[in-house]
Amino acid sequence: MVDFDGDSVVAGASRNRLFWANRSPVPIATTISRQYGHLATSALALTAQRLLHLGAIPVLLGGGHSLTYWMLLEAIRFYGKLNVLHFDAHHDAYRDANITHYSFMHRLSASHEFGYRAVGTRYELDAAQINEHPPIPGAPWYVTLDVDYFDTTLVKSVIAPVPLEAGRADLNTFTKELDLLTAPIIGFDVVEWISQRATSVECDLVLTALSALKQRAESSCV
Ligand SMILES: [Mn+2]
Repeated sequence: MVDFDGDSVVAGASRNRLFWANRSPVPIATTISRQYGHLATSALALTAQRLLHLGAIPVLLGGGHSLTYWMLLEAIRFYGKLNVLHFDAHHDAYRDANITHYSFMHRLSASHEFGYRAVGTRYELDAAQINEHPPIPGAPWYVTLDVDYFDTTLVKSVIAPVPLEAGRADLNTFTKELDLLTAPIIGFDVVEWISQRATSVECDLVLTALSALKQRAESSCV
């Protein structure tokens, strides 16, 4: 669990420490406080590396989306071939010199090969800097859930909500995507959410999504 937005000085999508500690269905092995500042990313990468080598499934409870970069970096290094399933209203692939919550996907795709599928992306698609990387058949999946994937009628406790113009983005569409995966889930994260702003209904939705990820990852490792 990383209580740090990962790329800004002003508190962003963080401060979820108590919520995750009290409610997470996933056991919390390590807590990386936002007091680590930018060392949080190194601590996260080392933790992910250690868990992968132990044969465990690394789970990041964020925190901001730039943190996913470090999880993916370690997972790609460990598995060689990896698919990424990215739930998000934004593509997070703007061109930027720094690894931020809006650029990390571009930075990663510029330097690493991986299969990729984005779901729910609906904001400034023309500016996306990630090339189409079709999923790699048989390669395991890492799933990243930016909570702003969900429609704004369901979740308002995110930093940059984007209403849907058509279609749906709810728990049903989320779990349907997970059901489509035919290879194991080897790691996942839930990021870009501010539990302190959330209603109890929103909290329950996020926890249900997290439980679905946990269940799917556990079933695929048997
Ligand atoms: Mn994002």
